[in-house]
Amino acid sequence: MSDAPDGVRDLFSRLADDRFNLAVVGRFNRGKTSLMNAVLGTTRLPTGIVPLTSVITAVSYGSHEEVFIEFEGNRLPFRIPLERLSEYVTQECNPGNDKRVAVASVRLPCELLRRGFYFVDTPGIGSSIRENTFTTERFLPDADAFVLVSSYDSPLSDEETALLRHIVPTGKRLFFVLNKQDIVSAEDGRRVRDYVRTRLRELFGPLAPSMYSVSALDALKADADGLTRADNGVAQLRDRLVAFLIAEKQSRFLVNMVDRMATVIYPLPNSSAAIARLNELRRHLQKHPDDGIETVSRPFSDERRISTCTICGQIEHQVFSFLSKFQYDIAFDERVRADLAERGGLCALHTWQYHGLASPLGASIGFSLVLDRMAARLRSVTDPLAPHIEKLRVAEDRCPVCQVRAQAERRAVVDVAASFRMHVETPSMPTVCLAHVGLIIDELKDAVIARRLLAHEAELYERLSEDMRRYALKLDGVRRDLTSEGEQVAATLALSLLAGNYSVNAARKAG
Ligand SMILES: Nc1nc2c(ncn2[C@@H]2O[C@H](COP(=O)(O)OP(=O)(O)OP(=O)(O)O)[C@@H](O)[C@H]2O)c(=O)[nH]1
Ligand SMILES: [Mg+2]
Ligand SMILES: [Zn+2]
Ligand SMILES: [Zn+2]
Repeated sequence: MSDAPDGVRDLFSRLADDRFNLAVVGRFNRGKTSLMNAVLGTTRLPTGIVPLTSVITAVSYGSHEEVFIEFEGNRLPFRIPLERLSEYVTQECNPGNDKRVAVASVRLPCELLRRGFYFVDTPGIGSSIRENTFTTERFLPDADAFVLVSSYDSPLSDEETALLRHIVPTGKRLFFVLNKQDIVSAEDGRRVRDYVRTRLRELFGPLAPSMYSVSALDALKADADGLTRADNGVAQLRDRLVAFLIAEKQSRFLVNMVDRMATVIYPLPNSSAAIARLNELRRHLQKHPDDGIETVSRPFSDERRISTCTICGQIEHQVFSFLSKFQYDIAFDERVRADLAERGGLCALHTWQYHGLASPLGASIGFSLVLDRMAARLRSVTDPLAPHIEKLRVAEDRCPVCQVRAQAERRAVVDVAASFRMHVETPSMPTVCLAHVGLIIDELKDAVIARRLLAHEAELYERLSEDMRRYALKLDGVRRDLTSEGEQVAATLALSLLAGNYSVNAARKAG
């Protein structure tokens, strides 16, 4: 794996240790760390009145207490006793994470943690310490499920609403907790809960997360006094978390993992088939949460890395980066949604590429306005026989992804043309598909180099053709075991050179 891209290595290490991150997030001083202590039945994680946690702290099961401090960059991790945890994870001792700790891994012998998950404490967002907010935002994509902690004093702040808008469209499970119920009277408490429930429904409709009212403080006091009082809400929350971990952890983990695989595979050459199968798998996992295990390794098996058109590859990469940001943006940014509705959506090709990436939830939130606008346009057609309808479809010139694609193509053509000018005598000339050979020649405006380029391409086609014939011959006889890998991929490579990569050129019109 040493030459694999970072994303792939990351993914494999995640698959290897079957990691599930349940992240506790929210504004500073809400009692996130206190609540984790209460849920775990411990007092070992440091809490405080001023903004406190400054480092991602991942708590998991261990037969005895220990802490590993892992750093950013190449510095080796080391072990410290739990008593010294606050020297590395608190604002006071490690302000804004000056010590560049990547994660503090805490092992605790708590029964709950035997479920095999990581209970992850994050620095509070929205305080004057910007670095803490960044630390948490950077961690969000790695979380598999969330406990969002708000509290009865100023519930559902702007930062928390923004966080919800970010998380809800991803379809990841979220538990919304109102902490510090001990500071309000029963009557005021009810009013706050009504307000929060209404507001959540306004914001997210049927996707509104379920709400839990707790007092971490009362729960910790009860623990200290050796009492089991249920009215602090923590026991109920713990039960729900356990039920979730048992029932949904595995399928949710696999769905998230499929999404991460798609992110890594998409920019690789010839990824369309693998992406399509990952989507199938994703849909299957969501329908049948229990039987994902045997199927999850399949998408890799028939996917081989071969070198196709450099330019197509660069375009795929750019389009993918754009789409992965876009799927979040349309899910929680009204302006992006409005703009998309105004355009009438994306072109056909990019609609399906978007669909391959987005969660069904994200797509429902992101595209409903497009449908409303389209309905209005259909109703306002005055002469139904005039050629209006064709114009309602989104063509390349109105599709924002097509614009990204065109720009990426332009840039890649200029770059590759420049490298042809430099490498024209060497065998390391980049490979380009037929569509892009034309664009490069236009850019080169040099008959001598253009002729060499064509000769280089011709040679490539001849070599491939030879491989394909050999492959067909061997398969025809009983000598299957003799086919080399180069021969096996020749056909795919050949077609992609003639037609360009599927996701780049499928919609392109000739000429
Ligand atoms: N009254 C009351 N106070 C609480 C409760 N839970 C936590 N606190 C107090 O709130 C303060 C902040 O608690 P922490 O657990 O450190 O809060 P946090 O959200 O982890 O804060 P950051 O790490 O800075 O983001 C502490 O003084 C706690 O004692 C609760 O249920 N009721
Ligand atoms: Mg904290
Ligand atoms: Zn190409
Ligand atoms: Zn498009």
